[in-house]
Amino acid sequence: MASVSPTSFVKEVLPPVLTSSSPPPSIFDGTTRLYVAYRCPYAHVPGLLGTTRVYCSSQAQGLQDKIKLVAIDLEDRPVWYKEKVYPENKVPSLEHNKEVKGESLDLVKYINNHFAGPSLLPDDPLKQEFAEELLAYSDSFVKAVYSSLRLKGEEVSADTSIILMHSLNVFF
Ligand SMILES: N[C@@H](CCC(=O)N[C@@H](CS)C(=O)NCC(=O)O)C(=O)O
Repeated sequence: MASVSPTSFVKEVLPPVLTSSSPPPSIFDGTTRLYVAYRCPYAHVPGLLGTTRVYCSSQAQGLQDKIKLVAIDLEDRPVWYKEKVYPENKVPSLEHNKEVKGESLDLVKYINNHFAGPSLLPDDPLKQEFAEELLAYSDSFVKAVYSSLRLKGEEVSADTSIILMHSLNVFF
């Protein structure tokens, strides 16, 4: 395996967070944009995971120059985001080829299929199936972990226990 010199790491300068007073980017001008939120409230843990997983996937494929990051303030969301970009009004979403798509798991696959770079999923169909199952399950797993961490003396619910036990059995 080729070694990577520490000097080859470049500190990334993240773009500023856009709020309700920020003008929209030139939507559908041919630029590929990944709309994200840097910080998400705990209530949206699956979305937080979604945002980071799509962002990390694009980074892993070396797409920093091809996909422009647009950070949205979820607490002070620009109205144009819902009206012009993504009616679901959630992040992440991806503007590509004059269309906007959402849902983090779909976006990871979309980025994998539409951009050159190291594949994010294994070639072996069986491993691919397992990877998809693992990714899909991560939403309910992380949500269960966070809801347990937020408890103040109450018992973990039966549903949460089942999700936690099942994922620990299957994936670890
Ligand atoms: N299932 C979606 C969840 C997206 C999601 O809930 N994103 C949160 C980010 S923390 C969001 O945009 N929340 C704002 C809202 O629900 O109004 C995905 O995986 O992309």
